Amino acid sequence: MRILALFYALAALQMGTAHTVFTTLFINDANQSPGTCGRMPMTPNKATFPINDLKSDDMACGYNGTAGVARVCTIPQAAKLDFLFVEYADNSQPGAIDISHKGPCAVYMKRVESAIQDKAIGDGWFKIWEDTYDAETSQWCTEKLIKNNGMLSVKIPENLAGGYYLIRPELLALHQADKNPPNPQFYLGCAQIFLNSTATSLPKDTVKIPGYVEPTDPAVLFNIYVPKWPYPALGPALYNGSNSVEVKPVDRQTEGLLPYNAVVTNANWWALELDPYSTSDGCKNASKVCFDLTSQCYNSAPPTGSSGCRLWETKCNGVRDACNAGNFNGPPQKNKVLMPGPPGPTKAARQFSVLDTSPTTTPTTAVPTPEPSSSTFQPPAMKLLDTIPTTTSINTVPTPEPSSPTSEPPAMKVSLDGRCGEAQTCTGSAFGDCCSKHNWCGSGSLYCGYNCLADYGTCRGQYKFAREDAHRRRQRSYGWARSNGWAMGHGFAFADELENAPGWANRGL
Ligand SMILES: [Cu+2]
Repeated sequence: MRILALFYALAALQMGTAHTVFTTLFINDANQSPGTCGRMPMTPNKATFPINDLKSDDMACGYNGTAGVARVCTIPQAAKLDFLFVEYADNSQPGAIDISHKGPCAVYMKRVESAIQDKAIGDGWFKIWEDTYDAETSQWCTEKLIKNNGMLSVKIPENLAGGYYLIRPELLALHQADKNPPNPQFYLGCAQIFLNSTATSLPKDTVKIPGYVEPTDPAVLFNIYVPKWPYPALGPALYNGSNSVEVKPVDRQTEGLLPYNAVVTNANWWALELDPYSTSDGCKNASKVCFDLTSQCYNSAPPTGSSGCRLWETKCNGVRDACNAGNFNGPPQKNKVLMPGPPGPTKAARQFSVLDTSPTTTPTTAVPTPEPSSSTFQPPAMKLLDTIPTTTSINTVPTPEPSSPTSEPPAMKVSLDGRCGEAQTCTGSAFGDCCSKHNWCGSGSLYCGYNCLADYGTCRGQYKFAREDAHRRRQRSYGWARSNGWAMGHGFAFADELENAPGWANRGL
């Protein structure tokens, strides 16, 4: 019983702290990878917190939102963008936003001289999309967001002038707006983008953020429990393509591009290949440079995680070990692109899982990133280069010890692409040790908990079980929760239940 009580307490704690945060940008359905091109709160345990002070500068791009990041994502004309909102910034647990958090959504843009330098606050903002309450289906925008796996979808106005922008998805949760004092909660973030277009229009009317909403506006004080329809206007009128001014488009993106020869990324951090070396000193120096970059990566990692840093660190370990073994020629696996790993929460992320099986002899030249035809736009290069592994297979993670309690057959290969199953195990992989039931490596409870496949990785605690037992086990967990009278509300339910819900299908952990 004590264990159960603790479990309840932990679950309750998680409910209380999990709100929502924008983490991942999709351009015409291509996943740009969590944190990439985004300005987001840098404190992990506060990353999902709402903004309550409507007059604060945080209203522009969120906590830490005045500071730019190194990457600017390229958007083709009239692109479809999706903004992923999640309850857990690192995707360690499922959920978009708590069901209690009902309210409208909107997307704003601001044209800027530099997407990296601009502080976001002040005038220049306009609204390109909004959704409030749908009387026909009796749903708030946030409820639709939950059904859509946390994806907020918007089309960029076709006539919008080419150039740099900050783009800002916004949710307003009204569940405490009727309280005294009122507590309307804004959840928002920004992405830095370059709109690659020859179009020339900009909206004539823009607003200031903060300033575009006031704490006394009826729309932020709206009582969702005793609603008086219609929902009042929130912020400025939508930009509908007319009422515009003509400007000169910026013809070429010059900031925030990923270097074509980057071999690994983590959010807005990247590393190029190490310089070649052939002496003991050269080797030691390369090792030091490599580990310095590793620290840089971990220190700059946003709350979305550091899987790219772990990949790079694994490479550094290989360099160091080779130096120690007297092999001074390197770097090992030169120019091999290390994949930014899953957990990527969508189908788009799955396209990334291809690399690494067949080394080609001819190193191809990488294509620079800003391809305007962006249905094929992807982070650098899975299909790109790969050279024949030089000597030792430095970049491979050691095989799991046969003596470990959850030992795999020795034939298992450690996952290099974040997938598990068949002949691949997560144990020792850079993505986390646990294999989820949909064959992804990770370290959160969805990977290591009752969903965990012990045959293809390490599972934790009482939840260790084999594939055959999975179904029985799930039934039991579910029944247990019910019989203990656990209210399934407030954003926490068993993943299987969520998975079977209509909106959950594509999450596929
Ligand atoms: Cu909340």
